[in-house]
Amino acid sequence: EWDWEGFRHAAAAFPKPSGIDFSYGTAGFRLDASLLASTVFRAGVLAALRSLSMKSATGLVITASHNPASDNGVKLVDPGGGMLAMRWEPHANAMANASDEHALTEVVRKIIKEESIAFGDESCGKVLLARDTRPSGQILLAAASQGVAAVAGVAPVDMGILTTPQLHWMVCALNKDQPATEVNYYSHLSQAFRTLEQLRPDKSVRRSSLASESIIIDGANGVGALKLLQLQELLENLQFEVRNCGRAGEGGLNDGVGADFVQKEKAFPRNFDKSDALKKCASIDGDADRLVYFYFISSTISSPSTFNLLDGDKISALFARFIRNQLQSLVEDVEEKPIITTTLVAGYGDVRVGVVQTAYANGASTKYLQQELGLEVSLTSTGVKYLHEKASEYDIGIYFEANGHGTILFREEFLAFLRTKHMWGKPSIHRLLAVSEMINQAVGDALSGILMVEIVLMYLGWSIQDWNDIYADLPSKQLKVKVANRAAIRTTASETKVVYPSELQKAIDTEVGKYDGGRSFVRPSGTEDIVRIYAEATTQSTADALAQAVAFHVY
Ligand code: NG1
Ligand code: ZN
Repeated sequence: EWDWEGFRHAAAAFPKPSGIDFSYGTAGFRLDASLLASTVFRAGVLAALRSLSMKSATGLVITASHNPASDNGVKLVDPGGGMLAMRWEPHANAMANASDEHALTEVVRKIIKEESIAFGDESCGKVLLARDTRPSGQILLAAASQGVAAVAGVAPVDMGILTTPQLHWMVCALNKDQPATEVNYYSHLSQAFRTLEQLRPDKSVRRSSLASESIIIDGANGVGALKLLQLQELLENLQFEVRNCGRAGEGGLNDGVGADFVQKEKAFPRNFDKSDALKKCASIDGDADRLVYFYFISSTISSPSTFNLLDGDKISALFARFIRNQLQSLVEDVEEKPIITTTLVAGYGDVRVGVVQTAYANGASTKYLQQELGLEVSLTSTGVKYLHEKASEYDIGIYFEANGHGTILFREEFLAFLRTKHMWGKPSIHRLLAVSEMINQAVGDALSGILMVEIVLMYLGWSIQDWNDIYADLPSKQLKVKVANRAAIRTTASETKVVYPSELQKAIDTEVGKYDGGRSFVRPSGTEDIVRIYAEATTQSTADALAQAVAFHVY
């Protein structure tokens, strides 16, 4: 049985700071690192309880992603490799906010009862722990580890410094009885990459000049940079240079670098400049679960210089195009079919492909997916957990947030079907299977994302400019507004309309009506104490004006 006395004793070593209301948001708990020890210990306890309840391994990662280096955070990983089931988030909040070890013990007893968690000789749980490169990581990981160990019958396993997606991948692998090691992760990704290289449609086609050039990757001075260098050793035919690796003189974590910076500022990260004009560049975030590409064109006599961002929407469009092409050649080797919302595959039935976006997706990307590719697009609330859930409803579900977090999900039955059809001898079957191995289906992963982008560009013989030209982003503007109570604004599930206060939506509609091709919505942030305003229009100045006008109604 459980040693409650020992548990209280362990918990007492991590007192909760007073006056803070912890909330497990879209990205777990995230805060100044000095305030996190109690929350991380308790998250360790919760990860252990979740492991016992699911009779499988779970995970816990210490990271604050793209936030400043002085912040840190903790996210839990469910047995399948995805994020903690939303149903358990209230447990996380109740535990984090328990005033002392006695209150915490009561909360834990209640969870054990509610979730019918059994203890006994046969109960043996496991929690994989990892952290990013933040200075506070080691101490916090130790706190998490003690939290796990405080639960009878559960063992913490310290996996060391990893990217968030690596830990997700390992939890998933372990529960499938595969080796949950970093070596296995790299070999898995690189083998699938090689398979896809070999299955290239026409190897004699020369890639356009830019496509053959190497990539320069901004590593955000974080954990992903180190891991990219390790992955590179296994990839003979993919050249990349990693900058902002966190080496002396390169600058600090997320400090003017990283995918969040590049996406929000539409500007060069540190250690990139005009001398990189026309080069294919990519940027990952501080825990390597986000990816964006970019390139710069210098001014000429006839045109000004441009900084071109290829965000999550454009990555999603590129992946969707590839998937659609492979499915088409599965059905028909020659004929181009315009619409494949569902594709009838003999012996399987309708293969449902869907792309999942949020309201922040650029309108031009949605139009491209629907009209050019003929694909089904659905909208969910902001937050990867919502997109992931929706994407899992398809045989192949592609999801991305505009900020660069996303992946491709394959339904297991569909993959099983493809495996039985190997003898059809169609390369597209092998390609789809290889993509399902290379892409990290547990969660968005910048490393597997880079491999996928590079494979698709290679297949198409495209430069980054060719890719960028598939559609032109509509000019957009984002603003944030501080209000007294952001929870006073409530929206529909897709977040495109305000339901309360209803006058606000009427005012937004009126403003939008003034601008040709305008679109605008507001929603309370899930991670910051602000309301976000988004506006799109046909020119940058009208998008800015629309955002300002809408912001005025939010105050
Ligand atoms: P909020 O603060 O709820 O808008 C932000 C991002 C999300 C997601 C989360 C988690 C925007 C507009 N929102 O959420 O996409 O990444 O943070 O980190 O970028
Ligand atoms: Zn991240």
